[in-house]
Amino acid sequence: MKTGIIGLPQVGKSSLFRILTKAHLSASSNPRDAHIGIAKVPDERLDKLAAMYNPKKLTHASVEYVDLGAIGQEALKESAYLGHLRQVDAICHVVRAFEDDAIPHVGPIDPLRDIKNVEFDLMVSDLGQIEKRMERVEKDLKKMRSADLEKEFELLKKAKAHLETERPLRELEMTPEDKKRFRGFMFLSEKPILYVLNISESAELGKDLENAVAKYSLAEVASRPNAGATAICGKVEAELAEMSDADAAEFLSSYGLNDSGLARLINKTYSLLGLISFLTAGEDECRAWTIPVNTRAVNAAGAIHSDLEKHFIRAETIRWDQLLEAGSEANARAKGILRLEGKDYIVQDGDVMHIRHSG
Ligand SMILES: Nc1nc2c(ncn2[C@@H]2O[C@H](COP(=O)(O)OP(=O)(O)OP(=O)(O)O)[C@@H](O)[C@H]2O)c(=O)[nH]1
Ligand SMILES: [Mg+2]
Repeated sequence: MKTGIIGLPQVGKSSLFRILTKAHLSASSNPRDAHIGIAKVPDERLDKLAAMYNPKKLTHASVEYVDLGAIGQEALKESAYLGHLRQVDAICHVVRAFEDDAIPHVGPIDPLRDIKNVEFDLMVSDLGQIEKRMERVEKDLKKMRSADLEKEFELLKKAKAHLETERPLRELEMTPEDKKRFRGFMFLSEKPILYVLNISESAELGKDLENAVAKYSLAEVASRPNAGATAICGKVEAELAEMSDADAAEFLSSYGLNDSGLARLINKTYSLLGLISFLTAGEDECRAWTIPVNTRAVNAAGAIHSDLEKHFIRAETIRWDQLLEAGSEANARAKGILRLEGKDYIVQDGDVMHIRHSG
């Protein structure tokens, strides 16, 4: 699962990318991969379990970010840019809200305008692709009838009409069958999107971050299907990234913050991608495993190892906070709060699981 960082020129995309992925970029990494990086998903639940188990190894979930460079109509005509953007599963659109006369921006600071302009470019690109495909399908249908192609044509027509009302494809209602039909096109305006306001530093940054979405009138666009908004202060985050944990905590509280905007951003990306974590806990390792929402226990086991999926018997399951409260797995079992779940159990975010298997 990859998330592409896009935005107009000089809004802070690369700065955000660097602070998101800093700890995991080695100097020796292949320069061709230099714009792909991994960010650790902060998880307080996992940290608390680790404090209880004191494991040899602690493994957080991760998300992958790609720094795609400045977007615009020209960039969207370049096949390399377009190719990279099509490959991502979700988009982080960095929007400039910070004031700094030294850094140029097209016109005055206006996040909503920038969001609409970029959205428009994404939709124009999709529309072009749809029109081209419709011509092709029409030609083929003249040669030979095909129920499948007819269905595709109808769907393309519906998507075209939707785009022509200036609404992105992520707001188009589609059946699972439609979605499958569209998968191969990798439409840009279909991807879930998180608007990231990059705001100025200020004495009351905690409050300013909280109020930013409302202040810049993004509440409406953020409440649309498959969209969200959050704010960060790139400048402060860059300073935080250089600090030890203790210094960072002190620094945060001096700004009236209790967590970094970065942590919130990563968590929002994760849920935008439709992902949740289940946990495994023990003295060897405490670990978060990534699965899509609505995953059955047997498939979740497969996230750990394919053998566990094949030879799945049952999953001993408990919510992370219940386990923490019980103090140990043995206590939880004695108290009867350790559940035995079967293959079809739908795994919940924050479940701690122990997979019993016959392999
Ligand atoms: N004042 C201020 N400057 C920032 C902030 N974030 C980034 N900058 C500055 O803005 C300039 C551009 O930052 P980048 O992170 O390179 O922006 P970008 O979006 O990757 O730029 P392009 O890739 O060239 O489109 C740099 O000089 C940064 O130091 C911020 O939050 N506040
Ligand atoms: Mg850049």
